[in-house]
Amino acid sequence: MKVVALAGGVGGAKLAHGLAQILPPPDLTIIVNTADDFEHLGLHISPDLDTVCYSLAGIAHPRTGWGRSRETWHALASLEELGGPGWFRIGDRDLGTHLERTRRLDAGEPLSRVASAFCKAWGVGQRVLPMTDDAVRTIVRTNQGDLAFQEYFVRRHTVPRVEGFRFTGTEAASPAPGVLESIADAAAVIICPSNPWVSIAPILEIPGIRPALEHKRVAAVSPLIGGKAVKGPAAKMYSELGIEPSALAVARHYGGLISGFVLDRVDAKLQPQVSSLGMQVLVTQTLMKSASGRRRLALHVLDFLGSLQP
Ligand code: FO1
Repeated sequence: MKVVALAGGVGGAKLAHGLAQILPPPDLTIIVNTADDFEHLGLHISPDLDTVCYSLAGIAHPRTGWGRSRETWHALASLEELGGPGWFRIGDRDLGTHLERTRRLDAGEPLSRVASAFCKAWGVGQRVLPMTDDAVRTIVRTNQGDLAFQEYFVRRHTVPRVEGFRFTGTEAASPAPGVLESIADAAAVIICPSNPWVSIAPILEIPGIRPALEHKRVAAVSPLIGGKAVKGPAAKMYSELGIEPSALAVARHYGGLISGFVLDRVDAKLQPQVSSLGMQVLVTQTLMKSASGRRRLALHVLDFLGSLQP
């Protein structure tokens, strides 16, 4: 079964890795958020693309989920010694990725071609596509003003109170080559347990992507378990926007787009309310603590997709 997964950062990368343990590589395409990308130290950083690719390649940092395993920090230390900005922690191995990506982009290669070349070099056989080759950036509207995503997320540790989001550049953006084709070819689409506000929303805002998902079997996996995000500020964002954070809130968020929703066992009591939104519901363990946990969730989600009506 050909499957497309929409993914943001660490949660998305973990499920993508689980799917990659089951599906033959040509059957899995991962479309990745690039609205967290930014320019830092003169380099083009694509955190979510790298997180997904490193995870699939088995070279992601095991504790943080972002960055590389067996990392060292000499370049960062010497930068900080000279008074340079160390708030965004780029390790030595990771630095090579940003240097080479920036060199290729400056030479005129589109981001999707760079991602494909890097996947080949890292032995990743699945297709990993940026949502777009165009510059789309998340701006977080907060009580401390409008903040570029990494400024909000890393530099200010998600402390400012969120009032809304804007994705600059979407009107003029097009899906990257292969994005619409892979959705058209897919038997099903999985929305990974990524942040709905800042990881999945930008993908859906790229002109043409949301309409391509209509009439498809689409299922989402809740990134919230027991009202809390496994990682990151998703629950805090719901609260600050006046919505009680819960898997039910996520199901409502995706209402109209999805026909299936995956809840953690902890949230089994929400099943009737999610079903009443007109969705089929799978209750299973969604926390992915190990490679086998990722694989197990992927297996359950794939089975569930097979049973969904478009
Ligand atoms: N996240 C942090 O919380 N602190 C960091 O210093 C940091 C550095 C970093 C470097 C490369 C990279 O690919 C990701 C990095 N991240 C860091 C993660 C990243 O900011 C977020 O996970 C995503 O943008 C949200 O999905």
